[in-house]
Amino acid sequence: ATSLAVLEVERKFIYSSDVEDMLQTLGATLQGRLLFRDTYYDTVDLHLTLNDHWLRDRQGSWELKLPFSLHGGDKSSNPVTQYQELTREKEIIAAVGEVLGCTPLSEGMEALVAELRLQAFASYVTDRKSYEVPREGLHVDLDEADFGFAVGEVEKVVSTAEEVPEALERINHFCSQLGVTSVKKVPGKMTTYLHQYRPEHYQKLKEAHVL
Ligand code: V4E
Repeated sequence: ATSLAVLEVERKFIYSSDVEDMLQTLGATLQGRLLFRDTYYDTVDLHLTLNDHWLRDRQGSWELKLPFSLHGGDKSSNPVTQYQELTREKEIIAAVGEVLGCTPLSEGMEALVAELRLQAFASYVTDRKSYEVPREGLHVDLDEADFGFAVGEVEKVVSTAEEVPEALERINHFCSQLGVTSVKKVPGKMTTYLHQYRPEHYQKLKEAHVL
């Protein structure tokens, strides 16, 4: 069966204590609050992350985020990021094989981790408040990670490349209404985690221009 791609267009922002009042004023409604642990995996030589592929286990559900570029713009200066998200284990395994240049025999994620000797390089718990902005078709998350870092993100999931420009437009417009003005990309949880706890890994990703 074929399925539509899941393309995540998102912009992270640093928020202050009045953000929830502002969200309400802008028509956002609280969907709920969720606590979850993410554990990220890579090969011993960091081949996945050096190629901007992010493989994680979130409470038993696996996901691979991989770059999705329309026009290959300057990633480091563009505050909006675009990634494709894979959640079907078959598709994740195929994409991991593709980026590593191998053909995994495994049919499940646990077997894949063993087969490729993948190692956990980051693990943290997020306390997330999720808001919907129905009028704009946007989703806003306010995340607090257990290592003392908070970040917000405005996102829109689309399924085709043609929908990306409008998503960017809506995200940027909503961010300006929220008072988010920074045109620089804000570091997310992972970037901050690596900087604090895995400085050598962080440095390699900087040198490879992944971060
Ligand atoms: C580091 C990274 C990724 C992994 C984390 O993705 P993120 O969307 O931040 O995680 P989270 O917990 O919000 O997941 P959700 O619940 O939204 O699915 S994905 C892409 N990167 C790379 C990256 C980059 N290239 N540059 C910067 C500044 N940050 C991250």
